[in-house]
Parts: sequence; C-alpha cells; structure tokens
Amino acid sequence: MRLLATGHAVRVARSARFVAVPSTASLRRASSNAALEQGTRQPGPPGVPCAEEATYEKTRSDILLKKDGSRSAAQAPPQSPVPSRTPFEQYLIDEKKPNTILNDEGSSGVVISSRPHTFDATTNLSPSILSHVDRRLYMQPDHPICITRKLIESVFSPPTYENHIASNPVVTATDNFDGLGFPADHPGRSRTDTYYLNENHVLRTHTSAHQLHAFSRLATRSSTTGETQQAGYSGYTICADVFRRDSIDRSHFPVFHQMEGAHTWGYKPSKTKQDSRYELFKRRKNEIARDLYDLPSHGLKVQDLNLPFHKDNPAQAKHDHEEVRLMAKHLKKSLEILVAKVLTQARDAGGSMVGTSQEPLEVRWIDAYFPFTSPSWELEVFWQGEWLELLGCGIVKQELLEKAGCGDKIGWAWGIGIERLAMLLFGIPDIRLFWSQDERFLSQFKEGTITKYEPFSKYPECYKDVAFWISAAPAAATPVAETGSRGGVAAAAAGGDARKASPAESQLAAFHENDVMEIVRDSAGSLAEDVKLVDEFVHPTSGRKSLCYRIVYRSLERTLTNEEVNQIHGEVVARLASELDVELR
Ligand code: FA5
Ligand code: MG
Repeated sequence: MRLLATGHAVRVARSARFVAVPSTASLRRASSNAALEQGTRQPGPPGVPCAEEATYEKTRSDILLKKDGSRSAAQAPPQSPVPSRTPFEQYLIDEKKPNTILNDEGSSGVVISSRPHTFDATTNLSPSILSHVDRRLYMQPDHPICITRKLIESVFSPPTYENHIASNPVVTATDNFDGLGFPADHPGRSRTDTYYLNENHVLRTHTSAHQLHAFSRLATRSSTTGETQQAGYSGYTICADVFRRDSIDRSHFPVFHQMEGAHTWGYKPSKTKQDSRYELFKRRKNEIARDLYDLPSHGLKVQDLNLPFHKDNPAQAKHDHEEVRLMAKHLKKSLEILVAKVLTQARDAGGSMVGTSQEPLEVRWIDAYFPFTSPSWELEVFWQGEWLELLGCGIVKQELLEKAGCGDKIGWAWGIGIERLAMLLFGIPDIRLFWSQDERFLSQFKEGTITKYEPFSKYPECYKDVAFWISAAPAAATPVAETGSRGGVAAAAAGGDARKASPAESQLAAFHENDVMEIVRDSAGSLAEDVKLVDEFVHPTSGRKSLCYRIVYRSLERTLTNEEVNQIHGEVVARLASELDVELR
C-alpha cells in the first residue's frame, strides 16, 4: 500500500500546485509555525472557547456575535488587520492581498479574515476556491442569497431565534468534525472532500461547525430559571458560506451557503415550590406540545412515511420517545412552513418558478444520517425531473448539548442549502449564477421583493470528453458504484460521499472523482457547467479500469469561442495526466 499512499501524497501536494514544494529546512520551519499556532490551543471547559479560539473570536467576530442588520466588527475595516508577532507573519503577511497565497523562502501560507495560516502537507486549497472567500453574498441586500437568508430568518425570528452570521470560513478540524462526533473514517473528513488549510484548520464544510459554540451561547444567555429563560432565546440561526470539494452540476458548487437552525426546550422550575424530576419533565413535554400546537398550518402537500424510530435512525437512549415524537413533529412542521412560504412567494412572483411544471411541488421526508443528530431526516423537493435535497435535520445528540453546558435541554437542529431554496424562490436554473457579477443578473433582484428570474440569454454549450486509465487497485477507486437506495444513509452526512473513494487516509484510493472535479474547476472556473462520468469499463485481460468524463463548458454571460474551449480543455487534460495517477487514452 506504500505505493498508493505515496501516490496520494503526491496528488495532494500537486493539487495545491501553487504551493512551493518546501525544502526540508522550510518544512521544518512550516511545522514549527504550525506548532506555534497549535501551541496556543488549550483545551477549555465545555462552552468556553480555548485560548486560540478566544483570540480568533476577536478577529472574526463572526460566529454568533452579531445579529443580522447590525454592522458587525467583521465587516468594519479591521483596525490593525494583522497583529504582527510570529516569524510567519513577518515574512508572509501582505495586507493588500487577502486570500492569496503567499510564498517566502519555500514556506507558504494564506491570510483569511486577517488571520495567517501556514500550509503543510495536508493543504489542498486552490486559487479558484480562495477567490470565492470573502464575497459575502449573504450581506449584499439586493442579492438573492441575502434575500433568501432574510426570508428564512423571518420564519425563524426573534424573540425565539437569535439570528447570526459567521463570516470567517476557517474553523478548526475539531469544530468541523470531532466536536460533532464524526467517526475517524467518515468520508467528509477526507482531503478529497474537504479543503484543508493545514492539518488543524479547514474551510468549514457546514454551518454545523458552529453548533457547539451556538449551544454554549444559548446556555449562557438563557439560564435554567423559568424567568430568565423566558427572556432569552430558545433557538438560533447561523448563516455562512461553506466549502466542499464536490461534484460539478447545476445544483452543486464547491462554495455555497448554508443556514443552520436549532430550537431547544429546557426544564423550567416552578418559582413557588420544589419540583420533582417528573414534574420538570412533564412541564417540558407540555411546552413542546403547546409550541407544536401554536405552529400555523401551511397547506403544503408533503409525503412523509413517518416511520417509527428504528435501528438505523433511533431515538436516543437518554430521550423519552413521546418528547422525541413531539420535537420531530415540531421540527418538520417548522421547516414545512418555511418551504410553503418560499413556494407561495415564488408563485406570487410569477407562476412557475421551478422549471417547466405548473403543478404544485412535491415535497418528501426521507430518513438520513448525521453524526450529531438522531433520529435524522432530509427534505427533498421534486425539481426539474429529479429529487433535489433541500436540507438535513434531526434531534440533537444529547452529548453535544451536555458538552455545550445545556444538558438540561433537548432540541432539534437543521441545515439548509440557501442556494437550493433560492433556486426555487427565484426560478434560478443554475447554481453558478449566484456568483455572477453580470449586471443583467444582479439588476433583476431587489431587497424585500421576490421576482422571477428572467434568463438574459442562453449561450450555447460545448462539451468535450476525456478518457483515461486509472490504477486497477483498490476496488474503492470506482466513482460510480451504487450502494443501494440513494447511496445509503451513510452518504448523507455533511459532505463526503461514501460511494466515492475510501476516506480513511490509511486506505487511500488510487483515484478519486473529486480530484477530477477540482482540476476542471481550477482550469475552467465557472465556465464548467457539468462534469459527468459517461463511460466506464474494465479491460478483460489487464484488469485496468478506464473512465470517460464528459465536461460541458458554457458561459452564462457570453458565447465561448472554440479556441477558448480547446485551450481550457487542453489544460484540463494536461493536468489530469500530470497531477493524477492516470494514463490518458
Ligand atoms: C449538512 O451539512 C448538515 N450539517 C445539516 C444538518 C444540520 C443536519 C443540523 C442536522 C442538523 P448536508 O451535507 O446534507 O448536511 O448539507 C445540507 C444541505 O446543503 C443539503 O441538503 C443541500 O441543500 C446543501 N448542499 C450540500 N452540498 C451542496 C453543494 N455542493 N452545492 C450546493 N448546496 C449544497
Ligand atoms: Mg445531505
């Protein structure tokens, strides 16, 4: 397996091709810089940021600290953008070039949200991904992402929900994975799926990376005495951009926006007498039932098999089944209200907003799996001929609430893809449009109004195929093997696709489809509309596997010339050959 492991290491280093391959000495320096970063990290009590996180918090002011609308410190020009202290900073910080790679004497790094990060052997960022950092579409009032964020916040609003923005996309791998109970071999952790700045820091792959902090904040803001809890929030939303090395098609983009939401219920002791545990519990259950009863009806047609909790999607041992049943109903209905509002507004904006059909949208609940909720579900909508996933959700794992200092509470959480909702809302057919700077796109949207998107033109597509042999082993190399119904629940967990390569670094696959996607994205940018495997076969005598990918190139803003496409495709093919362990056919 040494050969494979080496192959992967080379691939990682090469995929970050702009990173100067460090000399031994500079590697030593980089690792000591990394140690410096790490050295400030002290484990803290639950809910209290560790030392590094505390300073981090000051520079980013992102998570949970500012409510939408108010100008957060993150948007204000930083007073002193980079506190210059470490050798790394002295060498590499260039305040005029945020989000660009900085190289010096073989060492390299990047500054994101005023904070420097040193690269190491884990780094797999690309210039194209960095160019999307800091666009903050969710803060541009007339942008569909911002309008959709506000619509979601209008359903999940104060005084029940505190609405947050998390502007710094860099989080620790601990916050993104470990703190949420991701198993060591979860596909989402793989470098083929996640953008690593270095061993300890990633571009967050989901807003759930902030869950623990958000629950801690709820714990401190709403004490367990009945009186103060009434005054505090019982839930939150968090909006942020998230990053995944994902497939390329009209509903997937490596940078997208998510909204996280949660609601909790705690014990409310009586002010006049000492409650028994049973009384506390009964009061909490009654409160959930009352909150459920208070939710308005929505008239949306929803398919829900409403399966009893089962071994693949169990209620937690610490939970009372009736409470879980009530919370699940409250969770699903709250989200259905949101989707109904989106569809009503879309309809009012001008008829069919979802492709070709005038029929009411079909919406369905299916079982899902997330490491931090149980039971869990996903909500899908039938859109342009297929089921499109809108969100994942579930009953929050009790250990997580305990870790956050609110073990007396129970609750639910969800995570929505904002683009997916915005596509329904405005009838936007391609996810790449959200990043368009073309006035013909941007001028169509106005704060506070929902208007149907009018395509300004459909430019012709141009597709090219590329075929290559991959190493025969290991078996995990197949990118298309079906694993039962919709890839099985294991595939549905905050990034990472169990159908692709092995996520365990010790069992590296010879080939991973996401590496093809990344090269295409890096060479073609948003001109790549779709990348699909169109042919696959195993040679009968050599046993080698051949894959053929079709890349559809199309600009949303102009007609591409043949020469232009040939040049881009030529670069893609050359990079596939030189950066991956494949042989062109
Ligand atoms: C998550 O990210 C979980 N953190 C959601 C969650 C939160 C579950 C809280 C439970 C509790 P998932 O990987 O399914 O789950 O992503 C959530 C949503 O993000 C998807 O349903 C989809 O709407 C959107 N999404 C995922 N990948 C992409 C992509 N590449 N491009 C655009 N939208 C995407
Ligand atoms: Mg999912």
